[in-house]
Amino acid sequence: MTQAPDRYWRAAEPKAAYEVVIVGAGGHGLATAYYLAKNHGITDVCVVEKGWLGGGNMARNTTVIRSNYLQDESAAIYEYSLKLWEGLEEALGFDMQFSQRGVLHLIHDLSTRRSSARTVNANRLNGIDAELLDAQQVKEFCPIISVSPDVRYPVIGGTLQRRGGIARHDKVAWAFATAADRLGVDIVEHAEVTGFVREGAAVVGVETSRGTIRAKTVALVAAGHSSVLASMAGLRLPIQSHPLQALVSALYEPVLPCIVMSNAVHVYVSQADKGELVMGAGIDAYNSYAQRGSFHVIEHQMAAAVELFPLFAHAQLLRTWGGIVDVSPDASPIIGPTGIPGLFINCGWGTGGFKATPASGWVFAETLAPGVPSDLARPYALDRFSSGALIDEHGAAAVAH
Ligand code: FAD
Ligand code: PYC
Repeated sequence: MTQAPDRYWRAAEPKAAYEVVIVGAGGHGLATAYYLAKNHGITDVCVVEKGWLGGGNMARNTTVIRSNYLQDESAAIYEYSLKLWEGLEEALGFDMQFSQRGVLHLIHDLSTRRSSARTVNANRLNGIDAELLDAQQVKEFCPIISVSPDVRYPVIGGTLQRRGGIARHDKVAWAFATAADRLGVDIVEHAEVTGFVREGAAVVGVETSRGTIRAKTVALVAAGHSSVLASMAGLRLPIQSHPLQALVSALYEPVLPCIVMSNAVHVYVSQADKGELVMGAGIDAYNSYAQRGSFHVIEHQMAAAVELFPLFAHAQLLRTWGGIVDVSPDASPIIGPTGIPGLFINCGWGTGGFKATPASGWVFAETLAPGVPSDLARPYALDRFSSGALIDEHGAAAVAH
């Protein structure tokens, strides 16, 4: 993990009080701070981070960006995000190596072909670019994939979102931090939130390892640890934390022009501009807060990758790592008020929140500023787990849960 150069933003000393305190300097927390300042003129904002900026999932993910989700509510927020991505480098004045090279999901069986056709049709109805390919078209789009019928999981087709892509994740964190800092936001690293300041039922600040910080609004954006933080305020969230692992190969000649995902064999892979193959796995099945997982998961993932791409047998493993993702029962995020006055939450993005970074920040800022959920956030309210209005995205989340 690259530690961020500190020339871009000030390492702030926390003040005693702010209008808004955001807990977690991952992508979503930093984007929220930026859009609070930029879109709503709220600059008296502090982002507190227990480690270093972007040291959580933000710079541990495999950077897949796409919007081809099944449900209308998801299509709305992820497509909003993709549109923001398309103008983000210009808006933030930062090269983030955003590259729309196409995301291909492989189909290995007839039932997946039927569900994929449904998703492609739903995507098109929502104005999202999506194509259903046969095996030959898969081979034409990504020549190094084996479409031999003799492998354990033959490729019989695929879905393609050409506008899907990747970006360099640490640069995205640094870009939002730099832009927020320029607008007056304080970013305080190495300040772990250990409790909340209460006045009656309301939350009016946070206790941190660097002292008490009071705030009119406290916003939890601490992926992987949201249930731990919420429990400090007496709130039990329907969230499970799991390790999710990834790896990179040593530098490899350019062979992979697009992003390829296969939910059946639990592997997704792209090739970074420098040449490393970047690959991820399904989640480790047990709950954990440690940023590491079990070796057998990546062993299985590498076996799957070599079967799909025989060429990868020549690649050398460089390093592996893990992050902690927070998964909700319907594999969709939770955004909005918590029921505790002064306390808001944005969590549960699970294995898919990198792509959502700009929209997550945008809609959360749009919710925090007036104190009521914005239109895009409303379906993601916490009360859907009692009302039953779930947004089931297990299939389109595209990573095995
Ligand atoms: P984080 O970067 O984790 O930010 C949360 C921050 O809160 C952390 O910095 C943490 O230190 C801080 N924090 C926690 N507790 C406290 C506390 N008590 N006090 C102060 N600070 C605290 N998504 C995609 O869309 N595409 C992908 O290809 C993809 N691949 C992934 C691959 C892996 C291996 C992993 C782990 C995740 C992947 N994801 C992907 C998911 C994505 O990374 C997350 O959903 C998203 O990054 C979560 O938002 P965040 O960036 O704000 O989280
Ligand atoms: O959400 O597209 C995704 C993804 C890919 C790898 C992990 N998550």
